[in-house]
Amino acid sequence: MKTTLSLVERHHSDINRQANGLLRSSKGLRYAYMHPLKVQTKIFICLFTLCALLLPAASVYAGTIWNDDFESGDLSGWTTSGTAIASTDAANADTYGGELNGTAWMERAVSTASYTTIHVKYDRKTDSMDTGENLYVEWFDGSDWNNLETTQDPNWISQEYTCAANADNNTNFKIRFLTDANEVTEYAYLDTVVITGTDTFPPTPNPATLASTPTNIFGSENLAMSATIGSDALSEPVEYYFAETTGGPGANDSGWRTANSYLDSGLLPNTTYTYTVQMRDAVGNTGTVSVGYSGTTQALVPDVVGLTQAAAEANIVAAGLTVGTVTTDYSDTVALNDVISQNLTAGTSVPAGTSVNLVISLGVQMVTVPDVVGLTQVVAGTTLTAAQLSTGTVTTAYSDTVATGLVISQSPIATTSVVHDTTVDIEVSLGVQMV
Ligand SMILES: [Ca+2]
Ligand SMILES: [Ca+2]
Ligand SMILES: [Ca+2]
Ligand SMILES: [Ca+2]
Repeated sequence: MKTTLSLVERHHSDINRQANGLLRSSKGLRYAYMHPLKVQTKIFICLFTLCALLLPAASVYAGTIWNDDFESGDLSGWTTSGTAIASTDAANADTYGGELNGTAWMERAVSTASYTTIHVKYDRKTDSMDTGENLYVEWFDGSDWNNLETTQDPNWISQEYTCAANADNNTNFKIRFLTDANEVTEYAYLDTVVITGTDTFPPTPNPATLASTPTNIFGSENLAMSATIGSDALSEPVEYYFAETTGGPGANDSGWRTANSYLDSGLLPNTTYTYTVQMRDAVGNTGTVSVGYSGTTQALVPDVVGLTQAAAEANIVAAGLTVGTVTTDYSDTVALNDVISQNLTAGTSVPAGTSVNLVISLGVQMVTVPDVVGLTQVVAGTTLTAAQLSTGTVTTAYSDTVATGLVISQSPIATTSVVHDTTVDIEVSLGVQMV
């Protein structure tokens, strides 16, 4: 039996050819799902297809997974049965095509891993088949063969079909051409077999994860983080989007970026921020947002020198730090109970909770003047030095009671409380005045 395309069918076929591959063939749909053909239905499909052409293109990647135009002159890579060869008789537009002679088949495994929306396109015709004998075009989903077309059409037609979803991302996918003609003078011819697919998968891992959680670096205003590097089977490069979810002061989202790391700056010290990361591939397949990862900026050491102890401790706690060891010392310049010094330098960044040691002023050191009367001048001097005092003006006088060289008197007198390093004047005896 010979099948002849109607005038309408030829017209649509021409439209499809002129669309030069951009048009997803409506003929495939007709042959797959509609028989016998209805002119009204075909017009509807044609209008539908033209409308689809006017819609913005989806930002997905349609790439060739595999193709064979048989120009190698053999069927390498194919599994065959019966008389299946590459021959010049079977070519459509160029030199070689695939030929099935009598009862035969040729099948080809083509992994569709990472692809969806699997299209199968091929040129075919039959020659001299009898009624009930056909070329069958089928695809394998891993467990069953699925028919795309059963035909004995003697005209070269370029067919295109979209496989069902179980063809997607399928490492067991196969395409098969099979004939059940009973004589060696009966043929099917094939050329330009092309399998394409679309990338609809986001990068992996999905959801994205952080490889290093937000960590304070370079002072107390910055948190740095990095995402686990993503990969995408078909559409690199992977891009990353870091988002801060608490709306914390100074926090910013990263925007989409090819770098897998992010540094958010301008943050407050000792403040917790939470970030998520998300990945997308080069054609806009966007993955799931990660869980939130929190990080806390470091605390900024306040300057508390000169403050009262109470105010200093309040400031330290407010900065996210703790008060460490508090010791005391005398100071000639810092008032009693005010901070003389702190062990951490003001303005530096340290982990929250770090302790700050303080030295609190006892005020000016007072000492008690020792009794040096009756001592030699030398011993009086060392005694005063030991008492954090020094010898002041030394005068001499005759004395009937104090031996020569010993201190007669001192000023200030013993037991007086004075500021440290005060000078003590002494009067040294010259002995009894001789006349
Ligand atoms: Ca060819
Ligand atoms: Ca036959
Ligand atoms: Ca992808
Ligand atoms: Ca910021």
